[in-house]
Order: sequence, then structure tokens, then C-alpha cells
Amino acid sequence: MNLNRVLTLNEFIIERQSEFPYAKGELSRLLSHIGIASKIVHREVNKAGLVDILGEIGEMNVQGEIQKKLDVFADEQFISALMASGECCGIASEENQDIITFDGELAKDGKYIVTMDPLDGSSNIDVNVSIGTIFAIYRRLSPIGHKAKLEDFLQEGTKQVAAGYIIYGSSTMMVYTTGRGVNGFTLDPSIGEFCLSHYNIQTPQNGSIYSINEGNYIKFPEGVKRYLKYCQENDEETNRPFSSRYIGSLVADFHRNLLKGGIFLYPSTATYPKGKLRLLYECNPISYLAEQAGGKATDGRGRRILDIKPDSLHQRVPFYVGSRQMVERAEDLIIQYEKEINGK
Ligand code: AHM
Ligand code: MG
Repeated sequence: MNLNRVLTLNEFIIERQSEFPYAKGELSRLLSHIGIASKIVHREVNKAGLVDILGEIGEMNVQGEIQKKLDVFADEQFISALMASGECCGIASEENQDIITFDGELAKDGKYIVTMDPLDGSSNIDVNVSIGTIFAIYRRLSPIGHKAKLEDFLQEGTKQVAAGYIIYGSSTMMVYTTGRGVNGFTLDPSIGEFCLSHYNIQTPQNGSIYSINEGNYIKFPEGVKRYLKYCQENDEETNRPFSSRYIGSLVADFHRNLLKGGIFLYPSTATYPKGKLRLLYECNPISYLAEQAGGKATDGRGRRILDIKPDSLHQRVPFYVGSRQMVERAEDLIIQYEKEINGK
């Protein structure tokens, strides 16, 4: 890979297509359309602070259009881009209770389905803090030419064909994998193109950042509380105490830890006994990326996230993801502490 010249996302996608001998360009088209939609969302995210000047959400804007909430806007953009690609026959989105199926001429022959969280980290939208889009692509199980079915969406994460995220941060980036490593592209707004900036991302095997909403401390299982104490103890050899970093936007927290090394945890809590994050469109794509970059993702009880067979669209799961050694250490300690508590 020659990094001395700028390689755009589309060029890279086409170059990579040849690595899949029977590829017909369908997945490439799908990924390109996701890239296009994310540029439109990037534009709107960048204007978010102007909403109060140009008119409140739900009110008429200067062009006489009704302003939409940004997450609804993102949802619509990705749905229409995926439909327009002609390669996707259905979508499961955090914004919609049920699956959306395309049975129009253009899309009913699509081989793929997509699960997505169009704008994750919604509590950060109004305060100019990083947010993201997460997506996963699967081959459909139901026959081509018919409507997509629920079973197409309830596949294990190991069946993902591609997954990625877009982070709308100080720069906008798209990071994705098709199962041959992870690559990151930074949007150059002056030319309107995503350019390859992070080739073959490998996450550090160990790190010194832990990311968790510590405000929930009292609601955490005992093992997690003890693990947090471990993170805060002084020990030069293991670089402790670790630094605590938590944005409250999974994409941004994961992205930082992916590059720097760290662990992100969203365990079960008294409020969310099954965890808060959603398996299909948050945990699975992030886990696929983590593993492809050399990291690890589990439910904190030794179960690999990608092996979980989903039983519903909006299923939640406890989530532990990041640098391999940190995730393994956290799991060992949590399981050990809980055994001690239970006297086993
Ligand atoms: P959302 O999909 O409603 O935005 O919620 C998902 C977000 C994640 O991005 C983030 O990791 C988590 O929820 C933060 O939750 P909390 O505010 O409970 O810490
Ligand atoms: Mg979300």
C-alpha cells in the first residue's frame, strides 16, 4: 500500500475488492453509499449549534422546511442511501421498532441487510461533543427477490460481512472492516472526500485507560466494583492507577481506546440488568472491529460477544471491549471476586 499519495475511501474500497475473488462490487457499492450518507450527516452535525439561530427543531426553517431532530435526520439519510445502493434489502435501526424492508424494484434483489445506530451518543448532540454512526452488514438468509425477514437480522456477529463506524469528532472519520483488518479514513472537508489516514489499525494489547460511567457505581455488580478499585490502585509495574476517560458516546470512547489502548465497560446495572448497549447495532459491529484490530470483546462472563445468537432486534448485552490483556484481566478479576463473595 503506497501511503505517499492520498487514497480516497472509494479508491480503497475498489482496490480491496480484488482481494475477494468472486466479488461483484455489491458490497463496495453499499460501503460507498454509507460513505455518502455520512458526509451529509457530517454537514448537519456541524451545523447543529446553529439550530437555535435558524429556528428550533420542529419549527419551520428559513427554506420553509421543518427542522428535524438530528438523530431522525441521520436515520432517514442512511435509510435512503442504503435503499438507493440497490444492494440492501432491509435495515434494523435503533430508531425504528421493527425492521424496514425494501421491496421496490431497486432493492428487493439486494443480497445484504444492514443493522445500524444512525446517531449514537444522543446525549452529546446538543453540547458539541463527539457522536457517531455504527453499522454492520450481513448477507441475507431469506431468498433474494423476496422481502427480508426477521431471521436475516438475528444472525450471530460472526456472520458479519463488514462493520464500521463514523465518528463526528474534531475530524469526521470512517473506520471499517471487511474481515481483513481495520482501516480509518479522515474526511477532508476541503475536497469532500474520506482519505486513508489510519492504515491497518492494530490496537495495543495493553493500555492504561478505563472507560465506564462511574456514576452508576452503586448499581454495579460487586465484581465490577472490585475491578474498579484494581484500576485505581497504585502499582508501577502495571502502570496503575489507570486513567479514567468517559465521553458517554460509545463510538468516541471506543475510538480513543482503539488507538491508545484501554478498556470500555458497560456492565449490567440495577437499572439495566442485561446491560444498556444493544447487541445488533452497537456491540456486534464494535466487537468485530475490536477483534480485527487484535482486541477482545466479551459480556464480562467469558462469553464472546460475536458468538451470541440474538433473539430480538433491540436485545441488550453487558459489554466489555478493548485491549486484549485488559479485557482478560477484568474478566478474571470479576469472576474471581464474585466466586469469593459467593463462597465458592
Ligand atoms: P444512545 O444509543 O441512546 O445514544 O445510547 C448509547 C450510548 C452509548 O453511546 C454510550 O456508551 C452509552 O449510551 C452511555 O450511557 P450512559 O449515559 O448510561 O453512560
Ligand atoms: Mg445508541
